[in-house]
Amino acid sequence: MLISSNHIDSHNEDLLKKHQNKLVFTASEINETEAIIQKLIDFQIAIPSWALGTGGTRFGRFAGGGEPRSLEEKIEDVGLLHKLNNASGAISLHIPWDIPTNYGAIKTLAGQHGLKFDAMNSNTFQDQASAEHTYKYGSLQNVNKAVRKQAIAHNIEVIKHGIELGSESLTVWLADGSNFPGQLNFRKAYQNTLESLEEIYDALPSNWKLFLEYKCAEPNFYSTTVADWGQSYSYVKKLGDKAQTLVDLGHHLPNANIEQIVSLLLMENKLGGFHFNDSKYGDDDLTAGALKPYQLFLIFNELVEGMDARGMNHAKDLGWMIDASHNIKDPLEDLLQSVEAIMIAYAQALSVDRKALVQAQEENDVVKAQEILQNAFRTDVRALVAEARLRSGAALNPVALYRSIQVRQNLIEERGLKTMATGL
Ligand SMILES: [Mn+2]
Repeated sequence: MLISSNHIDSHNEDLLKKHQNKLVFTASEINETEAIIQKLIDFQIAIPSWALGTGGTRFGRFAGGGEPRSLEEKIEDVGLLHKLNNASGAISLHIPWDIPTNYGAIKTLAGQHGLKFDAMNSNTFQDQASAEHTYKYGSLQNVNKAVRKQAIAHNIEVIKHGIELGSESLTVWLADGSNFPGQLNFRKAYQNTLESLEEIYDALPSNWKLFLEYKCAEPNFYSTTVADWGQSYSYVKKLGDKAQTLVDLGHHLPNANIEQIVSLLLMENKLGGFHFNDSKYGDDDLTAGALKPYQLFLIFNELVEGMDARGMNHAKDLGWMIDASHNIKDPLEDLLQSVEAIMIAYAQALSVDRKALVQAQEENDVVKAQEILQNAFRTDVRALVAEARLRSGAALNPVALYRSIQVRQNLIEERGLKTMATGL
């Protein structure tokens, strides 16, 4: 299915008057709205190929119908999102689930939808049918050198696919760890992992980055070999300038101060990218901002402050991606909601009165500092986010338009009810 510009224009016409009234009010509340709107227009959030199908738990999976059956259909789905919000201009592929049969045709198709290829993702957390060795006891950390070699070769193959597509980064997330005390020698596991990562790092082209993601638990429940930001930092520091840490919001122990982690990684020039989601208990993969929008704002507040301190380009100098896959929503509606929540948090962070905040901090005026942050958080910036979409030819209300033109029903008619996204 393709969404036409006529669909968008008539949708926007219906909502325009109300939107303009809101925008006038917002501009009276916030300074420099034009600069904020321009930054919002430039900001793009990559969509991972695995978020386009209904996720599941180990207890079951309830497919919603019309899910993409191929890499081509995944690209088409991200194209639909990008047409609706003009803020999802990249797709992140997962190998071996998304190996292209024809690079040129895939690049052309992505180009037709205005999409780039974001970070490539390797997979050493499950065994493939063709694999000689099992990852049951880990991949890059494995005590068996032949297993490590297989995992290294896979990562290098992923880089090669990425080069063909014009991607410029590899995200390594390892399920490696142990389930029981005594199972692993922690130092040997670390050393094996480091040596394996060094071989992968050596295969990176000069313009590429390697993002090392951490996760506190799952699928291992006693130890994880890259469990937190400190462990990731320790690896990427040794690897070199092209290696950086990737922060996934759902991968922390409860109550971790993620905004502080982000601030310090940025300071050390070791923050590479971000995976957005939300969670209540663990890696719940809930919609970004669904539960803790204030935390999301505080994280963006540190991102904006830290990136500005280093003179970084907000849109280009970090990898921004959603990483969520859950059980009951239409995945495309959910992704529209996630992007909206991220844009709102970003706009709120851009509207913080930085000068006043610095002054309050210098004077130890704790009350004033809190007032400044909460004022930014509590000011409704949705009209700025909508205006950014309007100016870039997207929909004022993407979810409403998605529903009114019955995108999901159309996809079910095209693809069938009992489809399953590859990889899930
Ligand atoms: Mn992730």
